[in-house]
Amino acid sequence: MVVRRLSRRDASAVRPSLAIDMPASTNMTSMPKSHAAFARAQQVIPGGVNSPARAFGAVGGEPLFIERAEGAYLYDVDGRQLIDYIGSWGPMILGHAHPQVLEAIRAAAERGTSFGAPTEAESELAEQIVASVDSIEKVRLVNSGTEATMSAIRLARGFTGRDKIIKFAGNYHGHVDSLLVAAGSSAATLSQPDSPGVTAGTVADTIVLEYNDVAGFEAAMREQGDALAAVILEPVVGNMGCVVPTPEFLTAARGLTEKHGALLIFDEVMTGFRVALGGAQSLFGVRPDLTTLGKIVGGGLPVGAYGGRADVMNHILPAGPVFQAGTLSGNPLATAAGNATLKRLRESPPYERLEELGARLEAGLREAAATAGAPFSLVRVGSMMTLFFATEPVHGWRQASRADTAAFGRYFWELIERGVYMPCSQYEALFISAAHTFDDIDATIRAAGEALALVEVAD
Ligand code: KE4
Repeated sequence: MVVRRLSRRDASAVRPSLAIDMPASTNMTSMPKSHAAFARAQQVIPGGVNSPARAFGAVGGEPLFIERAEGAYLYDVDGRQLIDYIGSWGPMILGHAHPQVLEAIRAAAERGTSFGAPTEAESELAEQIVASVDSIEKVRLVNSGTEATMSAIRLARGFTGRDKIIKFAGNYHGHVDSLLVAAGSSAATLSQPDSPGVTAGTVADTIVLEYNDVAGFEAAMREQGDALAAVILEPVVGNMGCVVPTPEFLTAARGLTEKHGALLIFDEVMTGFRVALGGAQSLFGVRPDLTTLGKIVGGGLPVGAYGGRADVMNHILPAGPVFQAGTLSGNPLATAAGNATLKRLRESPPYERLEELGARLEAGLREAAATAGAPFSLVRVGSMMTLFFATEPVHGWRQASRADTAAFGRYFWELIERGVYMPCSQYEALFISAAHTFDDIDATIRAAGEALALVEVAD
């Protein structure tokens, strides 16, 4: 019998009222303006949010409404200052409201906001991406990570003339129909639709495997490799919490796709410009055929991108036959923010400092969890990391899905109480920005020590 697990995205979506033992003082009376703002939003926006990740469904309670942000801090509508570890789910690597980024947006806005015609700013952003990510010879700008992965899959299918794709449980590639599928058993399986509205036909060609399971991957490729258009994976996973690939897994991904004539797509929407200027692929020395980008590449404005081998990218209309288009792709304001961000990252790379900040936070969280006697597993790559409330090391969705999400929810709210804003799900990574200070990190460690001492973790 195939055990059908809800994917992480659907699990949080169907469990909006997870019963979390929240600190009494974090009830709605302590957040009157957020509470009122949420009630207002729910009248006209489904669930009161424009993305389920913000709905606090995984931690219980109601979301905080944010009034403004600056540097490493968020300021909610009730006047609370919070040390921010979401960073807009990754984009804000320079910190919020960075002066150079704001100035670039202002200057662009004064020249008009959108022309529906090509601009040199788009070429500049494409040149910066090509100069930063070695495997990208040509790149197309779109408006989101979802558009980037959707387009990359279509391109791979158009380029190879094949239909099947492989993805991995716990990897999230945006809300593309063909990639919104249940995480099946570890063996290769044809998946069932995971979200209503995604038809069986749409996912009939999607195969879901277990991340880091080389044997299962090899078996699937023996069976299906010659019918495969592409394998898509997060080269460091952020979407089941932070999970790192084994060298054998990435080597297998590259070797098996080459052997069977399929394309290897690295979804670096989260890791691109985050874990290194050249993305995770530059850390592991594995060269994919296509890479998808988002988040940081837009500096907080809507930019996604997909790029890679020129011979593949030249199949995209109007250079080739594969269709992809977008009214606001390469928008002047978004490319201004993206250009300013990448320019700053390339001229003053923050990665050594982010590594120091990340290492300090990791050490502090490990010590705090050990002192509290909480079973945990912590995974970090540079300035992204996850503290799993798990009694075993987390190598893939099989272990991640066994984490104690209720304990995480209590931890989350105890930290909010202490002015620290962590990602509102066990299945997300936290992000440190270049604007965080060692004082911020030390304050976070103190808050985590107090929070962990209060959290009961299921064995
Ligand atoms: P967007 O369509 O949200 O820009 O990107 C989709 C996407 C694609 N690939 C990866 C590896 C991603 O992490 C994402 C989006 N990440 C989530 C947070 N883990 C976005 C938050 C949200 O959905 O609101």
